[in-house]
Amino acid sequence: MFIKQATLYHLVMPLKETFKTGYGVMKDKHLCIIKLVSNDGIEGYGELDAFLNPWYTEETTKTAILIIKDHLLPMIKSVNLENPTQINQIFQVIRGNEMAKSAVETAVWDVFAKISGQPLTTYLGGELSDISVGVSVGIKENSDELVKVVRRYVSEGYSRVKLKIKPGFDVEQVDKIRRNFPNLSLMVDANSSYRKSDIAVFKQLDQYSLAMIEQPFGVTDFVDHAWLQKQIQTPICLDENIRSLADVRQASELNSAKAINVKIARVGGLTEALKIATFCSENGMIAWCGGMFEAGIGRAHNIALASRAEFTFPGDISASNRYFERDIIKGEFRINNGKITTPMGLGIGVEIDRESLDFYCKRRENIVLN
Ligand code: OSB
Ligand code: MG
Repeated sequence: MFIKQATLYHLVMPLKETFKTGYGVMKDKHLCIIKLVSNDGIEGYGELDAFLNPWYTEETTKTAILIIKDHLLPMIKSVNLENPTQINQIFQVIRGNEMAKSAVETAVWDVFAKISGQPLTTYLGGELSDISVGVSVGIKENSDELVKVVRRYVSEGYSRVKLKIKPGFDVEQVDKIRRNFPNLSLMVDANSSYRKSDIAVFKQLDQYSLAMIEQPFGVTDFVDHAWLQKQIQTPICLDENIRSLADVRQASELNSAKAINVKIARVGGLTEALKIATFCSENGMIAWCGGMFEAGIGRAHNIALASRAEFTFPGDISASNRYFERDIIKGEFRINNGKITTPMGLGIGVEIDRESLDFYCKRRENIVLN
């Protein structure tokens, strides 16, 4: 199989609610949909989920698009691809830039799944026809508002809630939510905003039966996370620290964490995400599927990954309407009985809503690869 053509759709999608984390505030989701076309005319879709600002990782929407156009697409030009995992190998030569790699790599997986006549979910070895889902809630200065928002999500069927925290917005918020929802599967995500000197905060959070505490410390601090994990019962989950299987092995060796937030985009694509999931299940770590406010294409890839048996803990995979007034796919993802149904159409199993794509699309580029 040869990739002969690529189209990049540059989209700006307003978020229904601004989202606040320890990094800052986000109002719009800037993303790029990448369509690849094979020599037989099979189309595969991927989503570039880098952000406008390089706060979560070093990449930005602009740098990732540059890497895709100047480096990644030229590397697969005229290459006879036999297997989607080959892309991971080919892209090893390029350091970092995982989100750029993932946008292309996931589109190639979609092409291969379609060629094999299967939904991506079964092509990836997924077994679950329904995925349990959780929701990630941004920082709310007003704790009554926080309770209201959490109550709404619980009533919509989300089976796990993740609260964003930062210094000054942590124990009090968790205490309030725990009092209101004593049996809720609850966790927090610090997005790397604490230091070792904040140990007292984590000792307090350890009293609230949290499912896990995500990324308390710096993004390369495997040792400090291990130091913290020794002192608390609550599992630490790493997010920003993890760019590859090698990072997960390091976390496992050092006991830096008991759980890994697996984001396809942050680890350079599905091949690496699958390796991480396998490693976690063989080494007693929880692997679960994270999110980055994906639109319908990225969400479909997440759901396909989360349909694998390793993903027992609910992912940050919300319904389409949690983020956007209207998604870019037909038959948006909805929650039924607390779960999202795995699409069983060919490949990613969702059809682009052309009208909606055009509505959000600011610019389109065609790139011929031969
Ligand atoms: O830290 O998990 C994170 C969104 C963007 C970047 C980083 C993170 C997040 C979320 C939202 O928590 C997850 C989602 O619902 O898509
Ligand atoms: Mg996180």
